[in-house]
Amino acid sequence: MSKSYKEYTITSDGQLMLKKADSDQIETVWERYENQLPQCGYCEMGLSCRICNMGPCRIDPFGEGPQKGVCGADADIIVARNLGRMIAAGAAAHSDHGRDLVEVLADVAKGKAPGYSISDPVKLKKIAGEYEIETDGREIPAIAGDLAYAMMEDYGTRKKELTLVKRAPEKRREIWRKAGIMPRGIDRETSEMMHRTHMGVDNGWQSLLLHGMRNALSDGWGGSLIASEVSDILFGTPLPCANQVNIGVLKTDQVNIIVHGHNPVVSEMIFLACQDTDLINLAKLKGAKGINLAGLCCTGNELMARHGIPMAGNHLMTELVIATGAVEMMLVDYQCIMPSLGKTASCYHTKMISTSDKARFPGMEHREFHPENSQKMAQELVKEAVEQYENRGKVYIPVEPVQSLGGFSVEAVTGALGGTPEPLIEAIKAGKIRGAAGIVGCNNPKIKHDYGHVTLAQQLIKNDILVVVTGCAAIATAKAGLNAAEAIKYAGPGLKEICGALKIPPVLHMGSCVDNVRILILASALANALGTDISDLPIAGSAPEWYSEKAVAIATYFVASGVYTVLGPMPPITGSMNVIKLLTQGLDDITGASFAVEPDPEKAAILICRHIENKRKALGLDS
Ligand code: XCC
Repeated sequence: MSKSYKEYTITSDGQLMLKKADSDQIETVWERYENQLPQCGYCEMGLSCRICNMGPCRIDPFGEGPQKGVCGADADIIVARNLGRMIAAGAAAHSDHGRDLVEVLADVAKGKAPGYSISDPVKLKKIAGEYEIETDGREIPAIAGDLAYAMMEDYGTRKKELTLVKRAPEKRREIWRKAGIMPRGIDRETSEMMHRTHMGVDNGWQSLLLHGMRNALSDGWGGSLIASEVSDILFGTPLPCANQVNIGVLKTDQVNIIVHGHNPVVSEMIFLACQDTDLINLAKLKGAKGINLAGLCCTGNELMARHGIPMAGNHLMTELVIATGAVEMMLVDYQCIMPSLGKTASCYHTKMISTSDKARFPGMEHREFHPENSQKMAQELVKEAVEQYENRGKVYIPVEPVQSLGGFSVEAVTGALGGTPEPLIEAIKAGKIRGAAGIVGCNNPKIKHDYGHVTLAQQLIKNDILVVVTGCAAIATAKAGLNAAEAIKYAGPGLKEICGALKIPPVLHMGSCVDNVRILILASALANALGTDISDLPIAGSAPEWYSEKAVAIATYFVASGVYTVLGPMPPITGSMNVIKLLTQGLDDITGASFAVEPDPEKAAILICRHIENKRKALGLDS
């Protein structure tokens, strides 16, 4: 690596593990990033097109070389098409994850998914009601079956509006109808995006971007929302619970099992198997004190939120966790799993297991989980992990874990407020809390690991802005100690007073990537209580270290829902001034919100504070 370890990550476990990886000659994501530099300028600007086989084409940004692709598409069309396909891929990933959960729900209803159950029947009935399913006097499995069927309809069949958009304020829905971006079907909008971006279909960069909004909304108010809600129905709605974070959660004297990926369908079964007394006894027989399950990335967030399972790290830590030599088994499902992990694990005793029928990885053993075999498969795999303990070599776990609090679902937040959003609204009206901001999304080697998330969160809470976090951002702030009740000492006086009284941290961990919808639902509840629209609220969103197409879909559905959103890394759109202008200004007239890009988190904090103060003024809160 070309620089000192401190230049790559602000975390002490990251720095120490990078040194260890270096001495073990383990290649990391940072090295591969440096090997790619300089990255292709055309691609960075969104000006290269590989969509059809008359190409590949590229547009010369200096105006000297070709200004049109072979088909005749100019810079605006190419940039918009590329961005559209990023949104489609992100929406597809979240929504397909949601579909997998709906299939489990359907199997639970039929009694064909041993080990899975309906953990939150109250929520099941509530959501069934939203789908106009009769619940009175009916058995739980019957309701679950009908709900699964009705949700599947949201994916495919012909509707004018998705069912759960009803949760958005009426004003917001009117905006979507007027702009022609009301999502009609989850799969439909993604499929239509692929169609529109085929050569010779939609060549209006504006109409492409508008459909991008609709496609993203089909994720935020469709696929992701279904994923989040069905996870609650099956595995329980999160409530605040204490947990520990960073690489120090691995144990030198226990069998360490890591779950990595996104869908709780696999990790929940592994969690249950890790409680099995026979398996724990077997671990003891092998000389370990027990079985220690820890998470990475979003499936880790799901387990942390519901069961307080410790979290070993976020996206850029996934290779380094293996380099501790302390992991007996890592099980992955899908999304954000680096294809390099199998190779990394081959240098240690770590067994790598892929579990999803749609995600294979080099150097991993494939053991497919399906609702009907999950329970048995989880038992077998945990047993194999326990047996692997004997093969462990030297381990290196260089830090102590940090305490944090997770599990702030919308129900938990309103619960902490005494049952209604009223106290939060009062605190905002009184100016003690100036507003709220979401910090979400990934890590990206283009930004110093965790620096964007942590700095932005620190700046915002100092300015009395309540912060909600999800995904890898939530893990970053947790590692920095900001998700603990004691972190109120870093907050401004007003936020400190309110959080202190409610005994909540100033940075609330709301869950995984699909749980970003919880933020939308909370924002809708605030808007409805104030009789206004989401875009009028003193709130903002940000993704300071985003990398994935899913993050593009998330940011787009936030803006389309009326939330001003600041991105850290620049998306590949700088090849078109027209696209940039529409996304950063023009959208204000359509959705009442727009994007900004600011890689420096201190400056991003200023943008967000300014936006929040402007919204307060417009609402007449400080007059
Ligand atoms: Fe992946 Fe969800 Fe991004 Fe983390 S934050 S790198 S998408 S794990 Ni959602």
